[in-house]
Amino acid sequence: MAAHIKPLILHAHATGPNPIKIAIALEALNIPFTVKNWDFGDDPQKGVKGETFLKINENGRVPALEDPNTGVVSWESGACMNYVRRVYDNGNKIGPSGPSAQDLVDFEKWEYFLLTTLGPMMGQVNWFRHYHHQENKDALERYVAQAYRCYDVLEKQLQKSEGMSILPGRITAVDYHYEPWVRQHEFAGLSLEKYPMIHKWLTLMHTREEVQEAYIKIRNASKG
Ligand SMILES: N[C@@H](CCC(=O)N[C@@H](CS)C(=O)NCC(=O)O)C(=O)O
Repeated sequence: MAAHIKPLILHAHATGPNPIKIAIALEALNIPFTVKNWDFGDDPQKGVKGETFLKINENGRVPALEDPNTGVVSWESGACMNYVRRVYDNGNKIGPSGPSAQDLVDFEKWEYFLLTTLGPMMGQVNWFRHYHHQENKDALERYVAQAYRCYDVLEKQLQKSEGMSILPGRITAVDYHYEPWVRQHEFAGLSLEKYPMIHKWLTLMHTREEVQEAYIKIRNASKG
């Protein structure tokens, strides 16, 4: 199939976690793609808040995904992931692990938990630990506690598969959503000491070819 597909264009950032999820999914499905990395900032040519990129994503954030095969442009990692699954995962390699209504809901609830809760909480931890213009201990403590609360929930879920995958049965796009965020735990100053299942799962994810290839592609990408 891949031979007939024109490469998709993934708009990304060298270290931001959200675009990496999409790169991992495209690798898993063997879909050709090129990566353009953008800076965080408003440089008109290179920045995610600059006029060039805002024509692709008016929200000024990565990922954005352009598909020259269909003309479709998507942004928000959840929308990009679901586009990729709908159009390119006909064999359901990375979608819900079973066909029942409960399987579909399980997939979506864990996907949304990352998109609405774990990811944003970790994002705020990073913000108040590294980037806020002045120290704000209360805010940092609040978001660290929230991030650990999410880790508690994830740890319990991973116990069901002995740390093999977030949805018991096999690795899915849900794991791809979580990997780049959980991988950043050290940067966020969060410890996995009390989370043996998360640690095991993350170690396993690091060994997977689609994950390794995605990081290589993002690291070696040209600037937008
Ligand atoms: N909810 C969005 C968030 C996208 C997002 O926050 N991307 C970050 C990089 S991981 C970004 O572009 N930040 C640039 C900025 O905030 O200016 C998603 O899941 O895609």
